Amino acid sequence: MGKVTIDPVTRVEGHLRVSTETKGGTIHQARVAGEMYRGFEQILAGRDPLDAPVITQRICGVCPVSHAIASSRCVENALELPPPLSGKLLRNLILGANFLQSHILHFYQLSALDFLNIEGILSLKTRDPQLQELKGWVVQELDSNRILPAAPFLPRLKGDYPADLSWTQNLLSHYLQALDMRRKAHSMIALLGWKVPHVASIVPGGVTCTPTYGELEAFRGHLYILRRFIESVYLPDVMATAKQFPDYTRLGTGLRRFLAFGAFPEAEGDWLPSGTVDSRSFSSLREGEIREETAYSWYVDAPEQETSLPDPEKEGAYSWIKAPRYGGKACEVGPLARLIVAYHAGQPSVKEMVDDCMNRLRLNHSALKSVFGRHLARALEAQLLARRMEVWLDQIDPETSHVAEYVPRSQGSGSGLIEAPRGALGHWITIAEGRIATYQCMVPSTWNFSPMGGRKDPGPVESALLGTPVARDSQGLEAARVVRSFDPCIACAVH
Ligand code: NFE
Repeated sequence: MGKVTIDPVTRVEGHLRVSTETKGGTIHQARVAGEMYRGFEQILAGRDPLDAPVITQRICGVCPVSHAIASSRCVENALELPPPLSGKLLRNLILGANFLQSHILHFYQLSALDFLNIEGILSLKTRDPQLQELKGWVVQELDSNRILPAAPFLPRLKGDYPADLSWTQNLLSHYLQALDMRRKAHSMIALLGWKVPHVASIVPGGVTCTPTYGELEAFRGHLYILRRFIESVYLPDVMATAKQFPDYTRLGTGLRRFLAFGAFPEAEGDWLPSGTVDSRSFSSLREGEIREETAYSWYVDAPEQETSLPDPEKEGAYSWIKAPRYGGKACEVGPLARLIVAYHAGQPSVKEMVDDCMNRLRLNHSALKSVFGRHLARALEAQLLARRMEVWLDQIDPETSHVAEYVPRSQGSGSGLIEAPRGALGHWITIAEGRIATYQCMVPSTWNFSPMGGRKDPGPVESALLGTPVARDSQGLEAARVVRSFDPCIACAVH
């Protein structure tokens, strides 16, 4: 019996602790915990409903656009304020750009370093100018025999990094290129959202920006370069990394139960469908099945889950993250869930792309439910999305209004369900006497990083860690790879 704890898990937003117990060389118990409290839901009580999208965006600097849209949608539903189609399409473009930057960030800046033989690169004696440049920003000291990786390449956990240094060098050289691509995606958000990261143009009723033809063409120019990068660098890099680490196309499987709220509305409905997939069978989404449990979370148990009152002394609790459940069951959310739900709902472009990718990798579709399945799902979604954004862009008419007229009402209640880069996101509001009476957020990382629920059932990441083989002297790299495939954002998870 052994124990490995990673605390904090680095290269993630917020504070995450992962504790594992191993038996016979594999993980047989895992607990994940969010280690901070924030209280956004309390901050919102008593405010004007129009403040909600402004405040909830501050939950996170990585996915603020999703919070702005979820928040605007719940206010729209409460106040009966449906946005025009052009407002929805402009939101799709802003959210789409946010997805692209987030997925690229996740692979290159947050995850790829778990697979790169940085020490091997540093030990190479060569005059190759590209390698010299790489070394220049990877090393802490380059004087004598003591050459160490520098931040953000620290801490380095010991592990089975590949011997193929030319592959490592190639992937490492895309680290800086990826930063440049993210800058382009941020420029796209700023063109339509007016500022980044927290946008100013998304409001209940639609989008207040009125982009010119020139601004739309500037957006198109960035999008073209991003699409080329995704098709020719990002997706091939993820596929090549999956080939280098075949074990991780089998590890980290998890619950095999997937949930998506649907996203990117078009005239005929959501481009990415909502629904659940459990044992390969697809079901439509039933909002009434969504609940948050708090048996092992440091919150006061409340029957209607409308409050988030902290209880740091609560017996048995071990996390500041709550435990969302659908029909009483934990579900994985995120790009893989979206892909699997869309696949089983029969979305033709998703089906074609997934089938083609798995054929090229010579992998069975069951390999999708793995660490690399999640990385591949993100890259495939980015490719599909970049292509679809070109279609939405063609449909924007700069001459029309993109926002409904705001008519205040003193009471109402509503929900705003959408997809954020990391998965299903829901905001719920009740309004009384013109002010916010209650506000509730259920965030993707809350689903994935939930602790046990009321039936002592583990959360999705806790399940995915089970059965992961670990080296005798492991510092936790194997667990970190599984955990990071879910792209944790604990700032969001605890909100
Ligand atoms: Ni803070 Fe987020 C996304 C939301 S959290 S990054 O994507 O909502 O899972």
